[in-house]
Amino acid sequence: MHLSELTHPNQLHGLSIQQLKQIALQIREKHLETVATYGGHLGPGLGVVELTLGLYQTLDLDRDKVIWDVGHQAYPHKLITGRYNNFSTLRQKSGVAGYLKRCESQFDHFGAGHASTSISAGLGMALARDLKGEKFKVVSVIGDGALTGGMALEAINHAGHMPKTNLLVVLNDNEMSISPNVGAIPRYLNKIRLSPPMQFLTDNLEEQVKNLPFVGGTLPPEITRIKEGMKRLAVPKVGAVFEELGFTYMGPIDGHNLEELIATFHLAHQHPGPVLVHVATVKGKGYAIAEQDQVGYHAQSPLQSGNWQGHAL
Ligand SMILES: Cc1ncc(C[n+]2csc(CCOP(=O)(O)OP(=O)(O)O)c2C)c(N)n1
Repeated sequence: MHLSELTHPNQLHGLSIQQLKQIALQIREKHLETVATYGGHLGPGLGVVELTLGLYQTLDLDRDKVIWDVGHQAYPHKLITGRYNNFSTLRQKSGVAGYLKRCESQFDHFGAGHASTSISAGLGMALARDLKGEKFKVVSVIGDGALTGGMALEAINHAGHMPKTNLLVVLNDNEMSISPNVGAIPRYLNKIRLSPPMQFLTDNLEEQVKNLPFVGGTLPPEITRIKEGMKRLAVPKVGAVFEELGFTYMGPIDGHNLEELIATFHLAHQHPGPVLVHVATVKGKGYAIAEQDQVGYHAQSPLQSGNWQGHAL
């Protein structure tokens, strides 16, 4: 399937990882070509291509609602929700808006521009859903920069107080606001990212034990028990602050690995209450010069030549 044939995000259902990777490549090409010609936000959108595809494959977008914070990273979302054909009108008079716009698409549930609004908006929709006895998923996607804003913290305070309200927060952590993200929250996120995921520690233990000459390929039950015990001991340390605030924390996961994203989102949807999936992404992913100069390529004016090619994807 070519990106131009993807007019409804539910068409992503059933696509293989290989097909999703092809769509990801085509999104990046269209994104780069359009911003090179007309200007716009570059790095933020390039960083969430896999996050968007992986998330949308696990949702029914005729019912479920995704709320993007700020909206400057939502070009991939726009390209798979029916705006591919007129994407060359981006940010021009009467053209496709540079942010989300409710009157532009049934898939734009909240128009922002302001940072730090998505959890608050998502929680409001989730609470209204429950009051009306409706059933659909609500997902707020927020950047680590926007997470430092007061309104986001206010919403976390509220969501953590509502253990029966299903709400998924996807934290798109690329370590950048417009410039490098600074302060106590980014320092904490950095600490989480640097701590080896518990799965890795325990899997590694399993491998090491299996390699012992007297153990061989099968793991004795005592070792399996120790491994499970270690997991229980260590899990609260990863994402403990979010857990203490009432969220189930999952992550950190690789935001460019579609298999990992899809598996984690499926798991997150099964958990009741507020859940936070921590996704580590690279701003500008796939366009070498934007990955290297993340501040300069947050947003771009049109290039004189409109030509971004020659830089490896
Ligand atoms: C209330 C408010 N303050 C500041 C801004 C300027 N601003 C635009 S995007 C952004 C944060 C970008 O960082 P992040 O949320 O991590 O998203 P990323 O660009 O890294 O994907 C900020 C502070 C804004 N849009 N709204």
